Amino acid sequence: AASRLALVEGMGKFSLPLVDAKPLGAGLSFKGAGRAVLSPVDGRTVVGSVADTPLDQVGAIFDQAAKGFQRWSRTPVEERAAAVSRLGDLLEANRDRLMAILAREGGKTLPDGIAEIREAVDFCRYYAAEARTLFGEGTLMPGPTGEENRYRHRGRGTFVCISPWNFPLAIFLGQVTAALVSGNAVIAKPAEQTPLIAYEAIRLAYEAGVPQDVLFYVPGDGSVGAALVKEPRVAGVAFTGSTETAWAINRTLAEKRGAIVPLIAETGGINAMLVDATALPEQVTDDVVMSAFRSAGQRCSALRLLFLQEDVADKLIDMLKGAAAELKLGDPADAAADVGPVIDKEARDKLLEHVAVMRTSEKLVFAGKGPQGGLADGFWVAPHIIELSGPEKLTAETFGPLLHVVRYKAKDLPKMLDTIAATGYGLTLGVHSRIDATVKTVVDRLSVGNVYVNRNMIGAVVGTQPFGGSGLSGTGPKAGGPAYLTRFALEQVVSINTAAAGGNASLIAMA
Ligand code: UN1
Repeated sequence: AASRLALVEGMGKFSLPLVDAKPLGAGLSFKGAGRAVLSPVDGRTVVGSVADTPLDQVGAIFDQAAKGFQRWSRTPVEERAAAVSRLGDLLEANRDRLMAILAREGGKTLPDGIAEIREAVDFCRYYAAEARTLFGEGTLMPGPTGEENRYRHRGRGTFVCISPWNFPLAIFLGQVTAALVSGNAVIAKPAEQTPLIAYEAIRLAYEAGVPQDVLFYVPGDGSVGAALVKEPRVAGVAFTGSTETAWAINRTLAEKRGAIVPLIAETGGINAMLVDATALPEQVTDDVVMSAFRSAGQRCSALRLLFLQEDVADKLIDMLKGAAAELKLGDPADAAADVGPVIDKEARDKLLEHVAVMRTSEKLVFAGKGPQGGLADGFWVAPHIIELSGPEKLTAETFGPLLHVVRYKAKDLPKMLDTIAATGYGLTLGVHSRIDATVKTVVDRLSVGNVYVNRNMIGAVVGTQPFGGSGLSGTGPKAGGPAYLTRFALEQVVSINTAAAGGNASLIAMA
């Protein structure tokens, strides 16, 4: 609690507007007024402004990036890794300012904001360390005497990174740093709703030593993202957001005739948790409340569909109602707030519409209270619990603090698993059971990327719990895991007849 108060005090040092952002990168000069970025907390406070990228600049940005790439891809990996690692240090040093922007622009509560800054720092350090092993001189492969086979990785070219508003610092920088340490030039488009924190992150990256012709900050709406993806010189795209948009990007990339361009997509999920009669009720309650309502449910990993075995369902629903009623909605800059606003009006209207439809056909068992005092114009959605007559009633991802509950009979477990599989998504899954065989049955049946047993199902830790799904949930490889960087790089094998070269293989001391 003391550290939360220190943080509130630290944040208070920065006055509004916090950031006036404009496109950044070599050769870009931008004049003209920006649009105001308003806080979701009250729908009014001007947090800063951003000048979006004119579409006619896209070609020139790719010209610059192509030049930057030539040098950066030959820069020793140690230098690239050192810059990214230094960025991690600068994020830590600027924690209070970053927290102020996350709270005001993104509606992030203190625990969420701190966790997000931590995650961004972890990405920087983890990818820097991974790059040092992956992108050094390469690996000597086995082969006959008189021949050297060296397997190595290099950058691909100019990578486009398109990131979401729900982790506007961590996911934004996760993509950017992975592409950078791998030797690519990077054009980064932040989400339309959260350009300010991204601007701040890019400025710190320059300060850390990333050259301005290697990293470009290109704010704007979907039309900017579409123009970037359409550009013939794109070497790869990293995208986190909706499945729909991932498909649209894939279609555009499929049209290119200059190359077959890779897409790394991380998308949504209809994430389930199964709770059987042997589960520990207090623990289930804590874990469900955290997984469904923390971050106002605005995580792709969040719990949407909770399966309760019927013998324990009444008791658990009661406990969940009690715990959800304790959550305090409030201004994220207030140390006592547990749940902040949702991101914008469109998100709020869509969620409330879902509740309105569900309460007529299904059973609304809990609706939380809104925030107190002066925040009525903000984008607030209180936690809700909706009991469904069957799991198939939830047909789409609901990106907010709405939890759906289904009762099941023990003998119907296989049928429930079939319905989860039938959604086509495969991101996160929770299981609460003290029977090993049940846990194994559930885990083996579902092609889900991240499975959490007897614990909450959010907050994957970089380097420890590599994160990402399959099916409608994404392409892989997992962010924060050992396979991620390889996808940003191209593989090259150099085979040398060392006998012919007079036994001197070291002409390929490559970085
Ligand atoms: C997302 O919400 O877009 O494990 C993905 C977690 C986070 C989820 C990030 N890594 O909760």
